[in-house]
Amino acid sequence: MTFSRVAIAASLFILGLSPATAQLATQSVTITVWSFGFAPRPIHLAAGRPVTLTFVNRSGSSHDFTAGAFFAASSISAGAAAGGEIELGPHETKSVTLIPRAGVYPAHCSHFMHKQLGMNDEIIVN
Ligand SMILES: [Cu+2]
Repeated sequence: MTFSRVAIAASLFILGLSPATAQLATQSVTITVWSFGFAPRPIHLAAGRPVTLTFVNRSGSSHDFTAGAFFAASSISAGAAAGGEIELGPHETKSVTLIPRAGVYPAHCSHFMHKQLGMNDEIIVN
């Protein structure tokens, strides 16, 4: 073991992390958006594990993914969810990287009547 590897291992030990935990890759979850729905439904995420959520709007209309409680409880490290929502123009794709906190959170599209037409979802973090 080289000095740097020993130093890294020592640092991880000090931080209370095992090397296996520190090397947990960021998960990737794609959320497909269309008129009028989301998939997957529900969305399952691992609590405390970094995840990049990629929202793909397959439709020629604007939509959003509104989940105020979910985004407020998460630690966002890349991208943004201003006002607790991801705005998507026609055929737009956006990503946000965050660490989710355990819980069950509702999500929906806030455009007029879209929720009633089927654009609602649930995020289950455990
Ligand atoms: Cu919509």
